[in-house]
Amino acid sequence: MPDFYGHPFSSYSWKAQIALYEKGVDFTWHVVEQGPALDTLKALWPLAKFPVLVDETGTYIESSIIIEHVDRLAPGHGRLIPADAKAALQVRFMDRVFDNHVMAVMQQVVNEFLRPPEQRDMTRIPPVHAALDTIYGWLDANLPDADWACGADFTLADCAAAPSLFYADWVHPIPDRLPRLKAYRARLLARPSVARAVDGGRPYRPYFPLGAPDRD
Ligand SMILES: N[C@@H](CCC(=O)N[C@@H](CS)C(=O)NCC(=O)O)C(=O)O
Repeated sequence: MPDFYGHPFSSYSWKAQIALYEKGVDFTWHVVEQGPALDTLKALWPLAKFPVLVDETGTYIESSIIIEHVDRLAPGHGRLIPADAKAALQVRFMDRVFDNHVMAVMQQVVNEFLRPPEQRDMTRIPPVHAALDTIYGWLDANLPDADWACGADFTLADCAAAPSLFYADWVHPIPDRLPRLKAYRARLLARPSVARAVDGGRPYRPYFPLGAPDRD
């Protein structure tokens, strides 16, 4: 059984957890807070970023790499990365879109609010909201006429989309004028693997630095 280092309220942990749940791969949780799990994580990956997955074949760092590995562990459960090379490129592209242009952008606002109030620079917030508006608009225009980010199958791209759109909508709500993107977020949250990850994080919501909204 793989060892999973992560945190139940962490967006990138959710991304990997969703893949593990989708593939039916059981794992042993090591919740990274203080103490032995953090010490082990630092020994595995000095940057101490999570998730990290360890099994008898090796140590896997970076959520997308973990998902590529997990996808091969249980090929019978539907593929998170398509076998077709061109389709796989589109899935990896959308995974990058959600990580780099939604998750990382949303995180800038969270990071600002993690500072003590007197050290916050609120002039940094409007450009981040503008960047989210741009990617929200692009997603609304470019998501396919299908349930998931790259078509009928739930993939790596959806594993990335779920936590990034979950938290981005808390930081800067998706406007009503983008119904396709709003509906996609709602479908993601209704997916059992995503709901399971979201539920695991509920006890930690009071820690959300902007204040968690009373929804989702
Ligand atoms: N690119 C990494 C990002 C990992 C990451 O930033 N994880 C956050 C939690 S969501 C973290 O480790 N935060 C703790 C820290 O930065 O010390 C991935 O995809 O796994």
